[in-house]
Amino acid sequence: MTIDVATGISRILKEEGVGWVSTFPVCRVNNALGREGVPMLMMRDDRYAVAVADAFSRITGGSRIGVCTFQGGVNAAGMQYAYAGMAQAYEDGSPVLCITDGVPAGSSGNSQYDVASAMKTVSKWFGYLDKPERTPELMRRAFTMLRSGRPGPVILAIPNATAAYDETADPYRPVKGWKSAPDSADVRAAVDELLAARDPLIYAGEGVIYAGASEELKALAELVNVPVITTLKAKGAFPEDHPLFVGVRGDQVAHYLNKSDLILAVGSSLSPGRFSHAIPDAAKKTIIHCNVDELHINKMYPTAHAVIGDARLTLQALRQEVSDRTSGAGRPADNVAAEVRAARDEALARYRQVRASDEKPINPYRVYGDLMEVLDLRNSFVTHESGNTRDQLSTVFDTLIPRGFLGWGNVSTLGFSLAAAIAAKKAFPDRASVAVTGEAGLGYMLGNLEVLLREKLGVTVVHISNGGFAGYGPGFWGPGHDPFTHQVLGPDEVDMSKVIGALGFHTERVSEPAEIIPALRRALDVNRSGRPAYIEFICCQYPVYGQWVGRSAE
Ligand SMILES: Cc1ncc(C[n+]2csc(CCOP(=O)(O)OP(=O)(O)O)c2C)c(N)n1
Ligand SMILES: [Mg+2]
Repeated sequence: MTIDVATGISRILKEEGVGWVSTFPVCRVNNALGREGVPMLMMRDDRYAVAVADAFSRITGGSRIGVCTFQGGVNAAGMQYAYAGMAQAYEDGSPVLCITDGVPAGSSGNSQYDVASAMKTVSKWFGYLDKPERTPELMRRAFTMLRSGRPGPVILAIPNATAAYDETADPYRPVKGWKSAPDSADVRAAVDELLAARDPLIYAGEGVIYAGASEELKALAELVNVPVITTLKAKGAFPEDHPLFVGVRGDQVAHYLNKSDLILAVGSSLSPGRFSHAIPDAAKKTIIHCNVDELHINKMYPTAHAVIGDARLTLQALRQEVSDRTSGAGRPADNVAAEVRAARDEALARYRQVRASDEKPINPYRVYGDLMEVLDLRNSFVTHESGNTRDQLSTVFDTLIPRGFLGWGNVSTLGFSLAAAIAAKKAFPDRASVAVTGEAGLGYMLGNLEVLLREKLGVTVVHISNGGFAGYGPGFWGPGHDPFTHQVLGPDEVDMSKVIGALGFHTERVSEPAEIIPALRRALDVNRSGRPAYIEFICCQYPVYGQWVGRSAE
């Protein structure tokens, strides 16, 4: 049976269990997707088309792959705009499939922008479908790259979507994805060190979530009685009401990073970025680095022992080895948990205080505290924006289930929270989905708000409306970080609840602390019937939050 490439791709996506594709037109695969009955979530720009699919892959831990399409080819306006989304997905290691038009053979000199070399810098793998009969082969390869090893974006360029091939010549079978188990000698060496350490610390990264290894992480931590910190992107990989949970950032995390003599890193690159810790005195600590591949080993810090393999299989193997060595007893509990609690209590006291504040304008921590009260934290999704909402929520928001909160940002590209909240609604329609943003993130979102109305996506946007870029003006950073570029029209000049209300959102503007909870409840209520909500909380600028170790305020 002869079919065209676009139809072949659409059918293969269905075989791979892809339920929908996010897009911004035009892409020459889209009409076939429509004809083949693959629903398209049409965003209002190409960057959001990528970001929604990217976020879907993140939120599902790669168990369901997000797929997007956008314009490519000669003079690829869509692709140039989508580049920001792809770069972010690449930097954050998200397994998203991006399908675009390729430059047709013979046209490679027709534009200044070199598609192939640009795409190769932001992808784990870039495929160019240079012959129609290679459709099954390249799709197989794409899903292999998406489902195996270190996660990252895969980009497929289709130069001729109407070219025909025989669908029966190389029948497509869905790709399973493969995992590797660690070398038992490496596991033994790691456990030797772990059991000999005085103050070990588990440093959990997002690899734990992609491996679906939260249970295994908990089981190992409990057996060895070792405190746990998680990276921003792994927030929620370990239950944050657990007695061994230290935090993501803040004084208590600094205390444990400083005092540890051994770091057991699992599923983290350990690369200090703007939104992660440096390891203090790393050369004096024993670093055991468990990772899915060798890319991050002996990078930045000397690795004492590497354990290469899938995070779940690695954690299982470590636990088994500890259990065998200690007849199931593990490391003694001593008063590790009590010390963790004391350190957390002390570090979080200042936030607990402002969480209860009645001041006006509202303190942002009051909004976060009330949000935690209103939500069922085991059945909801919250994400932050770039800016203070990231810094503050990652300091205090209690995350009890994996992806109950999405932390993002090796690069934190403004506007991503809306894409994440949309993706969460698609992944878990019954969960409340909340994006918390400042004015900068909101500015990026505005054009895409129509999508929520059109698609009946019951998402709530919480706006911490403080009239400026709070971390940038005079304030926390002494005379100011960017004193010339931090002020925008604020709530006194512009009523965003009216602007967004005119679109059709349920909107409210809240300046009374006592009104926060009722307003949030009303928003979540309208969300249940598929109507999006926007709540503007008139807040003070309060750039106070937990720091990253080894990084000056940037
Ligand atoms: C695409 C992009 N450009 C620039 C930045 C740098 N940046 C980070 S936060 C921010 C301003 C945040 O201000 P606002 O949204 O008002 O949040 P607040 O800190 O006041 O809560 C800027 C410009 C970024 N993160 N992403
Ligand atoms: Mg602001």
